[in-house]
Amino acid sequence: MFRNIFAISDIELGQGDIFDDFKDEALLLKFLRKITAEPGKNTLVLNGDTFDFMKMPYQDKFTHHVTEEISLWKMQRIFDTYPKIFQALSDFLNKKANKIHFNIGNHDYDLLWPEVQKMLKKKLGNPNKITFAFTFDNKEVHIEHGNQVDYFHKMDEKKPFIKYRGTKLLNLPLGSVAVIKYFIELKKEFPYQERIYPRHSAFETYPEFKKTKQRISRNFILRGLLFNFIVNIGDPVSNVPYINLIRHIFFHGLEVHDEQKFLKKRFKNIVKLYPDKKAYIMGHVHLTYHELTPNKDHVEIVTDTWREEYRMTSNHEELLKPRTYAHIRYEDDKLKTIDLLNFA
Ligand SMILES: [Mn+2]
Repeated sequence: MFRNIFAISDIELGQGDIFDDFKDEALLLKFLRKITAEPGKNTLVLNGDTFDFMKMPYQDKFTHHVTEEISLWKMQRIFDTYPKIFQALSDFLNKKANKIHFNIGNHDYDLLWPEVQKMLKKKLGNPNKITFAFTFDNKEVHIEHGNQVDYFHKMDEKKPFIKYRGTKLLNLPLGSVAVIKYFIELKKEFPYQERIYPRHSAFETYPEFKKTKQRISRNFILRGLLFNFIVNIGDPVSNVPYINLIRHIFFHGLEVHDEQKFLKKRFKNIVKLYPDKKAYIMGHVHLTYHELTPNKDHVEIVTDTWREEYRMTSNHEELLKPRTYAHIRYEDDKLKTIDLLNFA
């Protein structure tokens, strides 16, 4: 008997506007059809940021006060934009033993709303074979998006919602509020440049992009951090956890672009929380990473994004990044292989 777990991350489906960075529908459909044809009991783990609720305007405006109604509206917009993808996910679930698990990432905290989960289950059918959580675990494998070990994007799992002026809102972390209130402007002005990594190469090639980024960053630091307590009096969603922030800067400095530097530490934290697995898999940082630990007791994997993103080479060439997925294969309930693969 075969059993497979497939994990992909950071698809970021939006509503087809300039903020929507997902482009290659044909390739994602091809992937979903391939795993649907795979024999055995198969689980697809959509490892966070499957949907880009965060960078999606609600009726042409951005708000960090996200009600369940707003999230439901956005979910419907995503359904209407990508009907074939939801059909393909539904076809995958229609095979008897298949399951889909949604890990919640920082672009899709909206999936925490019970009615949004219900709506998505209804859309895909087979509601008993669909689950939502921050992590996916079995005996050998731990999969999580990576937001919960990222200081700026971490959601308070004990308090995912807050009440403000009688309305229940998503308790978004600092990183989401910063994007929605400040950095979304950068995306609006430089939708293409924002999809080029590493960031410092994009800044070198497009000086206007860099200038705008610096201007927005200064504004965010001044208004969103330093004087936030005056600028946003009484707004609980804009609260800055100052003590944690100072501690974070003390330990890690102000570096926020070089994700590779953070990865080892983040995996260490995850291994501590979920010990003794054979594989730890993350997404979130939009890069490919595959490491066997020195004592060979487990592998650490990061799957790259499925949105359209470019890697800038040292000679300033912009190359479309490959789409990657993790594949864990069991035979007669024995773990056989753990792979990080390109899909083309
Ligand atoms: Mn993310």
